Amino acid sequence: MLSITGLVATPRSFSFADLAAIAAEYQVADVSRLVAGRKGDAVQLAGLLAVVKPEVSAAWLGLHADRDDFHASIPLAAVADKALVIYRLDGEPLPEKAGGPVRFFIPDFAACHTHEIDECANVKFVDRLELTSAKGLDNRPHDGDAHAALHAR
Ligand SMILES: Nc1nc2c(c(=O)[nH]1)N[C@H]1C(S)=C(S)[C@@H](COP(=O)(O)O)O[C@H]1N2
Ligand SMILES: [Mo]
Repeated sequence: MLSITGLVATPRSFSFADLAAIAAEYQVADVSRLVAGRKGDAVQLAGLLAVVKPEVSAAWLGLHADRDDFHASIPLAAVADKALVIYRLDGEPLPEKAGGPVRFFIPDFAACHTHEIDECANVKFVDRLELTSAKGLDNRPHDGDAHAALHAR
């Protein structure tokens, strides 16, 4: 359901059960408590990174959604301690209409203070996280027109 590849000691993939089995200290029940209107239960990115162990050279985090060919690449340090992966709603895998089965989510993207990180980086249907040393594939919309075109799809 979600694989983690690139500059990590142990690349692997996580099923729904694997995500639910991540240590309780990394589980975040009901993200609506953090951001009004958002739904579901999440696991902290930090909990996934603790499992795969990024190399010291890993500086960028690639967020890949093959389903609609949407990709973002953001500085890892800015989100390593705050990003979430939403994966469950009412005990079931997060539905597609909510961006599931897995959605990347940065609760307070403005606090990251980098133009690389915005709400467009809240990648839906994310199926692979890729750690790289340099910025990777990123086809997020860059201007108002591109953004409007994407949202009209
Ligand atoms: N897979 C995928 N994720 C995506 C997008 C997309 O087109 N495909 N759009 C992004 C953009 S541009 C924005 S602004 C947010 C919108 O998410 P929301 O509708 O849940 O607010 O999702 C982001 N995640
Ligand atoms: Mo966006």
